[in-house]
Amino acid sequence: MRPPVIMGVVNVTPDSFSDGGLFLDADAAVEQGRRLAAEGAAILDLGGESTRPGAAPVPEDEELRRVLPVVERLAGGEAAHARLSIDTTKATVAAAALGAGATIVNDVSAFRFDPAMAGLVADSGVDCCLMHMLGEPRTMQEDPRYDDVVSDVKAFLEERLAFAVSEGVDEEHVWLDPGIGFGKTVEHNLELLRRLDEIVAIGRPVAIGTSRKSFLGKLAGGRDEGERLPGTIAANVLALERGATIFRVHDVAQNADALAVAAATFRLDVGERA
Ligand code: HH2
Repeated sequence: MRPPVIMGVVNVTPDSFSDGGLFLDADAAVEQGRRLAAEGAAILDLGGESTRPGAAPVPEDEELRRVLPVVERLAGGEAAHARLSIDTTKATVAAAALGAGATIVNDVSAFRFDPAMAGLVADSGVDCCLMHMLGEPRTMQEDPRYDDVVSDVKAFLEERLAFAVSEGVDEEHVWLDPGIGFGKTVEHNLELLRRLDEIVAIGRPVAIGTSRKSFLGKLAGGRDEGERLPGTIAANVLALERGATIFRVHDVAQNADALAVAAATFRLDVGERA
């Protein structure tokens, strides 16, 4: 078990499911990044394209226009010691962000959407997060089915890890993510959390993104996005207990406190803080 690392979400988008439009302006996004770093995020995950179910793709130049100024400013010292992660499936966007100071590529397509992505990560020597998604965001929630969701997701992540290594990515630089909410029913998400240790057994750090997701709202009697923090914390503490390492969250301060208590109970060192 590794100590928890908090990844704070900064969505520079008009349409993200829980905070769309709040941080579309570069000043607001930088301020949010600074705030999340001060609250204990060791990593800031910056994204310019929503991946919510049914989301429309964003052209490359628009995605760059949204995120690049934010990466530049946060890398220039405004984010204290937090590392910057670029949440994109496009190699050109990732390359520009890495050039501006990001050191992590978070690719929700796990190198499937852009053939240049694996080579870019290999050549740059940066860390990457490879996530499971069934299909693509536009259609992923249309009746998702698996033989066994945990075995299927595990096989996918093992295959993607092997692909990344075959493209020259150092295995030590790869994190894996089961993709909570990406082509999954409520029961699929719960099964993945319940048996997360099977994904952890692959041997790479596991990232988990439960924050404010719709299954939490459904389980709590129909809570809106802004009312899903208690559910997020419950899911994250369980994920920690089953071996997750990186926690991708919108509400950094509250998750950091909860995970610090849980980590101390499991006798883990206090996680990295920015
Ligand atoms: N979830 C979202 C986006 N990126 N990356 C990883 N590795 N894991 C996740 O679970 C994950 C992710 C969706 O959340 P959010 O960014 O808040 O919403 P949107 O995609 O609508 O911008």
